[in-house]
Amino acid sequence: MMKALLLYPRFPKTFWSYDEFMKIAGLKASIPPLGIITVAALLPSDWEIRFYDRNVSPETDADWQWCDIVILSAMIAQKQDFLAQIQKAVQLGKKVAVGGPYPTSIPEAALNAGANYLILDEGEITVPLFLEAIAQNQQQGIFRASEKPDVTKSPMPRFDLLKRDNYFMMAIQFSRGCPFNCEFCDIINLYGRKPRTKEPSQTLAELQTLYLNFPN
Ligand code: B12
Repeated sequence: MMKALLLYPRFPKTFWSYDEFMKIAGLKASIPPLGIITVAALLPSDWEIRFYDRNVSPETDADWQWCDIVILSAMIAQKQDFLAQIQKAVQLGKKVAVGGPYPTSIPEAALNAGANYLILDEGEITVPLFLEAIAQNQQQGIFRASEKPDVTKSPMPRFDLLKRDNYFMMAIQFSRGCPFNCEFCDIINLYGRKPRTKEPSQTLAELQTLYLNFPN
């Protein structure tokens, strides 16, 4: 059993953070982070999980003291806060595991900052490899996937961990991968050229869960 503190780093102020609009509307962020709440669903059910989207509400010192491991997800835009959280974990003597588009694209940055476990590519394949390593008491590791997971087996994201009222909208993911070749986009590097779609039944279940959990 592990106590895991899941953190989603802060975004810098950019067009996409809509800072002024968020203030006027009394909101904190536009869309929830689906990657880390999908990873939360892939962790063993006997792990205790605390999750904070740092764009919405910061964790406390007590959360840092409580945890055995800090788990972070980030895209490149979150670089500054992501690296700062890794360094904080190192200073406090906590294990730190990272994944998501930023570490998958540039693993050296997380490694140099002191991350113990780099759980790269898509979590459906690499989280089980990480859990196996933890079970064998390995103190570090880099876990990669040579194949793309079948998203029809992907678990329902842990929508229950979100503070719904702070987001402008909810989101679901129906497909991964893209057949096109736009030069500004790294989807094909991260998720491949072959679109993979969830089942309509999965999508309906996700929508139904959002509807039942967040009726407003
Ligand atoms: C929704 C979205 C946004 C939302 C943010 C939502 C949020 N809070 O997360 C908004 C619209 C704000 C946004 C903005 C931007 N985004 Co954006 N976004 C996306 C998008 C379309 C979907 C992300 C998502 O929810 N995916 C669904 C989840 C389930 O998948 P996932 O996050 O990939 O998670 C899986 C794996 O990555 C992994 N994983 C993820 N985290 C972790 C953590 C651990 C510990 C582990 C083990 C595994 C793991 O496991 C998960 C399950 O397989 C992606 C593209 C895509 N199709 O994924 C781009 C994407 C993430 N964005 C990208 C970019 C570049 C941006 C912008 C910088 C664009 C810009 N030019 O301004 C801005 C930055 C925002 C800012 N304020 O500065 C890039 C990131 C590139 C990179 N290598 O970091 C992507 C990949 C798109 C692209 N075309 O290249 N974005």
